[in-house]
Amino acid sequence: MFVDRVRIKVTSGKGGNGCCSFRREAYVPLGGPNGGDGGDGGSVYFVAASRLSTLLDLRYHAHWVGKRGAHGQGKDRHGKNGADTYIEVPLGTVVHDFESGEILADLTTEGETWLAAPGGSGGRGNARFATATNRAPRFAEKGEPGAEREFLLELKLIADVGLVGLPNAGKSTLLATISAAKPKIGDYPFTTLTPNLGVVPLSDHRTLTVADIPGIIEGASEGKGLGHDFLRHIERTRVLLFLIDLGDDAPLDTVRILDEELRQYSEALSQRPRLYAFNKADIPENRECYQAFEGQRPQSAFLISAATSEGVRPLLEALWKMVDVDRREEQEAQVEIPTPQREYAFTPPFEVKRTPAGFRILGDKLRRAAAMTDFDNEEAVMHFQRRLEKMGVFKALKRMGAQPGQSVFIEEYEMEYKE
Ligand SMILES: Nc1nc2c(ncn2[C@@H]2O[C@H](COP(=O)(O)OP(=O)(O)OP(=O)(O)O)[C@@H](O)[C@H]2O)c(=O)[nH]1
Ligand SMILES: [Mg+2]
Repeated sequence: MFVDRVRIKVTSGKGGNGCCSFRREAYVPLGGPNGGDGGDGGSVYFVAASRLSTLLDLRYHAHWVGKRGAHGQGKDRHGKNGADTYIEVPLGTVVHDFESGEILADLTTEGETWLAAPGGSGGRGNARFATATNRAPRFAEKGEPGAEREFLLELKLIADVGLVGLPNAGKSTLLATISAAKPKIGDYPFTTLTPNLGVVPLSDHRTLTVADIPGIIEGASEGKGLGHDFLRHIERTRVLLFLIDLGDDAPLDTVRILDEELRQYSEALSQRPRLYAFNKADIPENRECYQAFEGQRPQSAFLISAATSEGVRPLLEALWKMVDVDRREEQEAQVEIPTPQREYAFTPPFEVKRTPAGFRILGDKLRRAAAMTDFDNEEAVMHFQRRLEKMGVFKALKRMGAQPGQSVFIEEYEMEYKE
């Protein structure tokens, strides 16, 4: 099965809690604080791996949870960081935000990684909160919860050459002849239902990747046959190879049909550089047919037999040349790309909203600080309030006319406003 779209949820590892402890030594009645920090939670990454060819594995593993950081311990022992998690995806995987559909990443080269969710920070131990005025803080921070995100992964094959042809033209046979791929071949239409990718070794450092897709028929744009939705798999190819069966009633009409269907699908794709290969030359009548329309053939036409590999070598060399030109152009184009001007938007550190029950304070930094606070610990709550004070939250509340006794919410935590 070929799976090319999958929804996936990722939760990074939670940070370990900071520790609250005090030195205990014989004959020393009041040791200082020595609670260590919690370890950071593991991040979750996507990584492109050429050994995969579909997103199938991810369909059965739809929620990934990162490793949590270990809690800090006494004697200033730092908790161990959670190991990062790498989710392998095939080359050509496009990562979309599930909600907005926005493209976030496009993983095209072996080993390319993208951070899907950063791990939560470890909480600080009480040793870190000792100050001149509070030498023995009796609280520590909790670990930061992991980040939770949802993505839509979409696989768009990346190949140098895309094969286009009617069913039975011999596309899969050609792929099997020129590469180590083993696509299904059959004497009936629509043998190929899902795309196949093959790597063609030409010489030393020269290789071509070729994508074999299902056959298109006249009217595919109206949904006939398998329709033409699968053509998106060759959207990212550099060159198209039209493969035509010389046994067709009128091979030149076949060219016209393919051309038209491609145009219906996408103008951009129909502009792609292309070559034509007329196949099944091992059958004598076919050779005669090819000779017969000599003057009417497209310019870049090749006579081949996918079955006996006659004429295949010159075809591959010609494909290579076109692919190479395209690669070079791309490289030159990349050099010229100017660095995009980033627009910086000012985001206030927090926002105060009036609600029927009192006030609600919103903001990432605050949410994080609240999540790391142990609200059962009076000192921890005081520490949290000092942070609010420093950030100017109380001033803002006062400006908005908060009265003593009114409720102030941060996430699910409720506090009472005091002067
Ligand atoms: N004689 C001869 N037969 C061929 C040649 N190439 C392919 N065939 C035969 O044509 C039939 C169709 O071949 P496939 O490779 O499955 O064709 P396809 O274009 O992949 O077809 P779909 O997957 O259905 O679109 C098979 O019976 C092949 O053996 C050739 O060069 N010569
Ligand atoms: Mg096929």
